[in-house]
Amino acid sequence: MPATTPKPGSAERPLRIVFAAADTRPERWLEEIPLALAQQGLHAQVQVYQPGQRRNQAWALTAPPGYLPGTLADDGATSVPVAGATASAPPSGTSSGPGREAEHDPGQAPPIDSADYALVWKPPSTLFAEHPGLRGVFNLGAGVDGVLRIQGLPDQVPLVRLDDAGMAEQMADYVLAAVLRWYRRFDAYQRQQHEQRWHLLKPVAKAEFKIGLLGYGVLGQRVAQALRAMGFPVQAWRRSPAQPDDAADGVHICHGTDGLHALMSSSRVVVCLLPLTPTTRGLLNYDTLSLLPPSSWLINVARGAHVVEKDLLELLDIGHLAGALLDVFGAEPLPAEDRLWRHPRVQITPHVAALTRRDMALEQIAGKIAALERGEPISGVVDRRLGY
Ligand code: NDP
Ligand code: OXD
Repeated sequence: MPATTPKPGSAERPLRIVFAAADTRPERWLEEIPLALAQQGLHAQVQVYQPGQRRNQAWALTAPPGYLPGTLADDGATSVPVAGATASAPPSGTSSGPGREAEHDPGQAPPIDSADYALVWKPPSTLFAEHPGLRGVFNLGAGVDGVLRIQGLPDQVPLVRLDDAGMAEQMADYVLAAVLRWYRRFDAYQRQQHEQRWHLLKPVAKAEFKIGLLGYGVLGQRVAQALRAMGFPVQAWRRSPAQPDDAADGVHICHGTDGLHALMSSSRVVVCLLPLTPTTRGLLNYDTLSLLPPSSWLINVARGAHVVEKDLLELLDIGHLAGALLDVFGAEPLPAEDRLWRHPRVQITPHVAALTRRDMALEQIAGKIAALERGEPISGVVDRRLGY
């Protein structure tokens, strides 16, 4: 009788997940990835990617369906309580046991040598060649420019970005805080305080303080909602033209070069929330930024390369722009010698506008892996042609 191939995600054939995220401590991810998949009824093993490592030696950590978050023991084994009972990781000797290499019976199919799925943030370029069996790559952020720069991701493997996963609310808070600070002139009053100057600045009606969003996707829409709720008029620029049901949001939608020019010339604050693609790189340059009305502000929370830094500095120096809040830079960390650090009208944050929340990201990714395993479509698959 022909041997049946165990289903991926079963105890006999756990899903294999490789984790390759730059600047991220992997311990909690390693612990929680199998647990998140267990909530979806899937067995899984994980490893942290190291270039050139023998793949079958490094698979570790499984959490059978039903397990709840626990702790990593020193030897890498899970010790995780199940609701109402005490349970430990599967007994050693099973192929899905923690910290063990799957045992291979020469009479059976060859050992599965590649990961099924990768969770990545700016992964090393060797990852894709060393894991040729990937069936999906999950980016641990919304922007995929970092992973698309890497050569070798096969065209047929879906690249999936995070859809919000807790970032939209953070982004809305960040932008709203800056807009309110400028609208209520706290920046100017702070300067006056340094000069011990008591001087009232004429308030502006909110109706005259229009906010322009470049990008009206997952994050842009949530930011718009927060600004609208505070009474600010909002306009947004995106790639696709306005649709009839857009009107319900109360946000004026525009697109194309004319739309961009119209938005720039009528926004007191412009917020960049675009993906970095060949089309959007360098979009905020002398020509476009000088369309802004005198004494307006820029917020860049997308990618540093959207802005031509020397053009921004020039427009700040001549006072055309009243200020800029920058969270993202061409080089991160921003080099010490960069003039932006010392410019009196620039405020800098270290790429923190919206951080990836591990719990929400993993819940989303595990749900999508389960859907892919069932052969169902998922949201958030990147269109490689468009670059986002
Ligand atoms: P989405 O993909 O959901 O939205 C992108 C938006 O940009 C869409 O409205 C899209 O138009 C528009 N767009 C894309 N290309 C163009 C173009 N050529 N011209 C005009 N509009 C265009 O992305 P998110 O909202 O989830 O994220 C946006 C970016 O924010 C990420 O790519 C990332 O770089 C950055 N980010 C920064 C963080 C931080 O902490 N600083 C955290 C998270 C994300 P359309 O709607 O027509 O498709
Ligand atoms: C992202 C980011 O793209 O954090 O998610 O920048």
